Order: sequence, then C-alpha cells, then structure tokens
Amino acid sequence: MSKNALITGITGQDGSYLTELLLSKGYHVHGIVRVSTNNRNNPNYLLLEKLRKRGEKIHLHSGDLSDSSRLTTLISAISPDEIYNLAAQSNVSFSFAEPKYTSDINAIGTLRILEAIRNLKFTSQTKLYHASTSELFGKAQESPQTETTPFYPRSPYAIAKLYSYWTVINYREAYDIFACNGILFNHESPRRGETFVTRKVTKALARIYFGLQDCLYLGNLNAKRDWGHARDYVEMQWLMLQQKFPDDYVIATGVQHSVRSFVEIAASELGLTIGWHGKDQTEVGIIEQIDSSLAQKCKIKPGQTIIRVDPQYYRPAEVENLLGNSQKAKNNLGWTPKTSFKNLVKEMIAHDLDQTRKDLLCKENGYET
Ligand code: NAP
Ligand code: G4F
Repeated sequence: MSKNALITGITGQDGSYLTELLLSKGYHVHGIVRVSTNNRNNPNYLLLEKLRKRGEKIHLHSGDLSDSSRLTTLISAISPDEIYNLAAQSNVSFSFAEPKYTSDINAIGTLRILEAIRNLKFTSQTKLYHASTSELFGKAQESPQTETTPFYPRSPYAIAKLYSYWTVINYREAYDIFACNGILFNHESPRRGETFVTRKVTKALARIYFGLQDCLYLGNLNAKRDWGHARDYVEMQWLMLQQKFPDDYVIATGVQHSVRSFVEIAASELGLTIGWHGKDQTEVGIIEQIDSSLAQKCKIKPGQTIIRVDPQYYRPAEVENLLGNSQKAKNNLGWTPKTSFKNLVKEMIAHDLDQTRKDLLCKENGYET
C-alpha cells in the first residue's frame, strides 16, 4: 500500500523537490498551502498544480502553522506515515523586523505539530522530519561544524529554530515519537526564493546581461556559506525517516565560498570577469573583461560597475562563517551530495538567463508575464 506523507511548506523550494522525490517513490503526497498567499505567482505552486492535473497523487489542503486546530484536523484526517515540517518564515533578515511572528511559526508551529501527533495518539504511527538549520551555529564556535558543535544563534529566526530543535528532541525522548532534526546548511536551486542572496545574484546578473538593469546592490560580501543543491538535500530528509532509529544530522557539502566568490563564479558563467575595488561600503565590482564567444547578446560594457554595497542589506547581527561536516550522515545514511558548487551556480544562471529571455520576448510582443 502507498505511504501517506504530509508536507508543510510544500510551496517552498524544498517542498517542491521533496514532492517530486516522494511521488517517484509511490507516496500519496499531502501538502499544506496557505490561503493568504497569492500562489498564482509562485512557480513552485504552479509546478505542483501541473503535477496534480497530470494525475499525480498530490492532495493540497488549506492551513497555516499558526492554527493548531486545523493542523490537528488535517493530521487526523490524513493519518500520515511521515510528516515533513518544512514550513517556516525562512528569511533571516526579515526575522529581525518580525521576531514575534517568526517565533510563532518557526518555534510554536513545530510544537503545534508535535502536540497534534501526541494528542491524536499517533506517536507510534507518524514519523516527523523537522527542517532545522546551520543558523543554530551562528557565531560558530568551531569549524567545520558538526552535530556536537555548541550553538550560538544570532537572529530571531535562529533562536526560534533552536526552540524547535530541542522540542523535537524532547518529544522524541518523552513520548517516543520518531522525530528527527536535519541540521541543513544553505541549499539553493533555480527554485530558491528571490530574496536569498544566491538567487538574487543569478537573477540580477541575467537582467544586467540583457540590459534590463545596470547594477546589483548587495550587503555583506565577506559572509561565507556552505552552499549545496536543494535536490540533493531533500533526499536526505526522506532517508532520515527510513532509519531504524530517529536521530539528528548535519547536512552540508564541506565546501565554503564567500558571497563575493559566488558573484564572481556566477558572472564567469556569463563570460564576465569582475574586478573588485574599494572596501566595505565603498566596495564595487567592475567588469574587467567580456568573453566574446560567450557574450554575444550581452549589453554590458567593459568598465561598467555592476555590483555595489548597500548597507540596508547588512544585518543587526551577522553570521559570518558557516562550514559543515556531514560525516555522520555519510556513515549512517550513506548520504553524499551529488551536485558540485560550480554546477549549482551553472544551473541557476542557465535558468535565470532562460527566464529573462522569455520575459523579454513576452514584453517585446506585448504579453504580460
Ligand atoms: P521556502 O522556500 O522559504 O519555503 C517556506 C515554506 O513555508 C513555503 O511553502 C511557505 O508558504 C511556507 N510557510 C511560511 N509560513 C507559513 C505558515 N505560517 N504556515 C504554513 N506554511 C508557511 O524555504 P525552503 O528553502 O524550502 O526551506 C524549507 C525549510 O528548511 C524552512 O523551514 C527553512 O527555514 C529550512 N531551512 C532552509 C535552508 C535553505 O538553505 N534553504 C537551510 C536550512 C533550513 P508560502 O508559499 O505560502 O509562503
Ligand atoms: O541567502 P541568505 O539570505 O541566507 P541565510 O541568511 O544564510 O539563510 C538561509 O540559510 C539558512 C541556513 O544556514 C536557512 F536556515 C535560512 O532559512 C535561509 O534559507 O544570506 C546569506 C549571506 C548572509 O550572510 C547575508 O548577510 O549572504 C549575505 N548577503 C549579502 N548581501 C545577503 C545580501 N543576503 C541577502 N539575502 N541579500 C543580500 O543582498
């Protein structure tokens, strides 16, 4: 018989990849969708709808992580074998502006799900995966970070996620629920939200390439992250729930790049070489060279300043340096990331170039995009 999975956050980056993975494994995939969100503009939602219309076993339900009774009703009706709690206010920067809302969703939201499992007496039938984060390490106390590295959260987002991390462990120990934390380092893809730095960069570079904008404004160019591909990381989310015992795992590539280096590598995919001048808020990225064979339709001119720093993107407390060691996942789950950093950037640039080209074509022909 097919297994039932319930995904919160199904309309997000990870939700869409996880849905595809679970469908390929024969699951019935149930997802919670917020009615307050305008999903008509969300490509991940449109992808789910396309799969559903094609006859795939996707079932979408309205709901919100702030609503305990709706969550309990849904979990009771679906009786899921596995719940993947991916829903969150996932933007670290935004969490400084909205700390209370972020805590309600990212901390108490997880508690609401665990309480529903407990109150429905589903403790031995429903497994829970929780989307924890490398942001727990924050001002990292050692490098690389592992499952035993002390936590030092640096934002309302991370503090709320730390509450969830311990609640998952507490409910596992107190009520014997099969509940796991995936401590995931940054993972990206063409489906990444446009406010996160990688997607912001690939989208803007594609627009600059076609002459739709002149310059991209960024915050801290020195921040370093361990960036992997979301498609690889959702595989591990599923694997964690197929083990004999629940546990918590760091998931990372073990390779680190700065924001500045991400920009350089993304630009090189477009045949552009960037030179950096100035420091901190006055730093700029200027086009030094254009590879003529790669840049036939390029509207950029040598000497053009395409990157500037805008302090509005600085954070009140920054996480400067994250690098993970996922040896435990390698040993216990047999998991290793498949996509290299270079191929991740390549895929994102190719997608955003293609998207921008289509948008331009529609504009030229007078269609709305
Ligand atoms: P994402 O693209 O921002 O997706 C977040 C999802 O949560 C969306 O489907 C969103 O729905 C939903 N959501 C937000 N508030 C909600 C609410 N109040 N009730 C119900 N649903 C709500 O995030 P992601 O990159 O896929 O990440 C998935 C999870 O992993 C998140 O919990 C994130 O914090 C965590 N994480 C991500 C990374 C990463 O690098 N991507 C690393 C570590 C941990 P709408 O479409 O309606 O907005
Ligand atoms: O892409 P980011 O916004 O991701 P951040 O803050 O690392 O959070 C993401 O990864 C976490 C896992 O570690 C998840 F838990 C979380 O949900 C989210 O998916 O920023 C990355 C770095 C930061 O240091 C930021 O200060 O890039 C720096 N940055 C520099 N300029 C910028 C910008 N970030 C954004 N969003 N926009 C900029 O213009």
